Amino acid sequence: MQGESPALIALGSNLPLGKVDPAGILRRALADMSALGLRPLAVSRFFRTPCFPAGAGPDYVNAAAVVDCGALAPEAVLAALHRIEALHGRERLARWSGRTLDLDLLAMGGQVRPDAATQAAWRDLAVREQALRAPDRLILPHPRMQDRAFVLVPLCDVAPDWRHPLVGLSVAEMAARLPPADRAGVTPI
Ligand code: A4P
Ligand code: MG
Repeated sequence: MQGESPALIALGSNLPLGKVDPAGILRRALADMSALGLRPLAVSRFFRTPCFPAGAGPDYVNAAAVVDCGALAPEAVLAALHRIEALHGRERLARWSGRTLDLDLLAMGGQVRPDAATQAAWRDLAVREQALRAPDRLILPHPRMQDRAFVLVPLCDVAPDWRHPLVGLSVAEMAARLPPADRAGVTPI
């Protein structure tokens, strides 16, 4: 079954593009989504967040959105997000390097891609491996969403009750399990 549940999308930026600052880039990306048929239904506050890994670059601006994607399958939604990243100067230089725009497809309802075992393998990847390996196909839910305060705190604004289909916890419950210092670092702009 496809296209019946809104997408949860994470937005991030820690580099300007010309005269447009990271918050401005996120606002433009949300407008671009509407133009491509991905209609934001709810958008979180914008947050300033310390760069992960610590010291690897400037602070980020992060946000999250609930987006109506009509009948699009998750693969088509990710392709549209990649097109919008490219419009805003996204370059992939190194894993976790600074970026003008990152749009991650966190989830679409309870859909799992490509299957539960593969999602779990990416979710359980050791941190050292995470820095070296990136998936070459869609993994859903996004394999790092449960670990990241810069994802879960904004998501609490718009989808606190969404439940991870494999972890079994809601967004609010996953956020509550993070180290308090991680949550405290995510501050509304
Ligand atoms: N890919 C597979 N599944 C997905 C999905 N559900 N959503 C593929 C998005 N992409 C998905 O992604 C790497 C590969 O995963 C691509 O081929 C994509 O098709 P990427 O966008 O090229 O690289 P990335 O964004 O560095 O990877 P990822 O896994 O999204 O990284 P993280 O772990 O989310 O970290 N610090 C702060 N404060 N705020 C941030 O937003 N973001 C990152 C990225 C690092 N540090 C940060 C932030
Ligand atoms: Mg990404």
